Amino acid sequence: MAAPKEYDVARERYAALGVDSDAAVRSLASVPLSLHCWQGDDIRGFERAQSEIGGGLAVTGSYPGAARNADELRLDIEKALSLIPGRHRLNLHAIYAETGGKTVARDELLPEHFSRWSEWALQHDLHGLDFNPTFFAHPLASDGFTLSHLDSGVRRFWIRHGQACRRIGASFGRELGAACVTNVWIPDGYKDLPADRQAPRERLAESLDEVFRETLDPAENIDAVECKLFGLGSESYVVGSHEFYLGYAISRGKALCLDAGHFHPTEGISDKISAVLLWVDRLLLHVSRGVRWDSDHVVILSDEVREIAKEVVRGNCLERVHIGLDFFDASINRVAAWVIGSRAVLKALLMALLEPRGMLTEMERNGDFTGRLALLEQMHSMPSGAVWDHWCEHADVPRDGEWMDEIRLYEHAVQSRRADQH
Ligand code: RNT
Ligand code: ZN
Repeated sequence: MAAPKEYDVARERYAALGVDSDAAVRSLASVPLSLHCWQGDDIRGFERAQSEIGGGLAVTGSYPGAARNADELRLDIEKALSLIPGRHRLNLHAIYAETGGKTVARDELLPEHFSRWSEWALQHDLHGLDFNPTFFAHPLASDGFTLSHLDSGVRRFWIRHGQACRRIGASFGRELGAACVTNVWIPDGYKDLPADRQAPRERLAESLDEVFRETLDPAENIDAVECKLFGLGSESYVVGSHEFYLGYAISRGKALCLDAGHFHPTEGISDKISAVLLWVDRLLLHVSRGVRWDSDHVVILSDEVREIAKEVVRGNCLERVHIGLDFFDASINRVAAWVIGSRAVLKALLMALLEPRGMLTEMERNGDFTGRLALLEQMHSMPSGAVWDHWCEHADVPRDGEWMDEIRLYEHAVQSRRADQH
């Protein structure tokens, strides 16, 4: 237990820069992340008739031990949560419904099909549940169009699905006493050059208005919409582009979801946060890591993740920004993937909370850009690791370097016994 001493040194070092590290840890403790359930089973879900995942989503890797059913998935999430400091949320997709062996069409899903999830979330004292209608992996999405489909019957099916999902979201909000963010992402788009970019967007706007027609209590359900630049099979045109959803969210009072992998490879979402928050009340972040494209690699403590965290902290907008994770890697231990990604985001937030904001803004106002750059560089080698370890101990989770042993034990005792995958 060398940590308290190390922490004392770190506290002094930060105090010398005018930073209260105890306060930083207290703030970090109050930030819930929304862990995405789909990392645990490669976005398969539990529907009986499983379609190709489609929608331009691709999960690669064949690491053994994926969860095969809801109980296994919950067990894996419990394991992951036990290795992540703080109190967090779980983000579900409609395909994770538990229908007791019955086939329930997506437009007929009800809160009761998720009651085991909400009971489990209460029992494990989760901060809340978030939700997503699933507009992919379905025969009626096989041609790549859903809410903007030319066929009004197909559109209506997906509209009903969206409506059903908002009610499920509201039931989560009610049952858990914390608003559920229900996020709409659709895959609609063309592989090759369209002749008409306008009409599908008009149809999408109309369909979304139908999805959101019912007024729900914002204390129970918060609607979000997620844009994308391109997908596999929708390289030339995506109906729900950034401009489309930015306009939609502003005009309809919806939350905007920014996924870190949904822009040009060098275009970060960090810079968008302060701009967009002038016009929308709430943001949902999908923290992800694209490698050369929207590949959804496991999140690491990258420059961009650190910039995202800084922007949320600097803007004092932790209340208005919901931080979700969105990645899926089947080439490494899936529970470890959650732990690595979540701990990386929390560390980035801690580093942002430990920033000498006062000194930096003062330098900036005085035109001392040399000093500003020097101080920003200095922050890279400050002892944030000691503060992190201190927080992990306080939160009763293993420190860095200590949790992989638990993963190996769990893999051996639980995951490796899941012989036949799916
Ligand atoms: C797809 C979007 C979307 C999905 C999840 C599974 O490009 O990022 O958020 O990853 O809904
Ligand atoms: Zn996303």
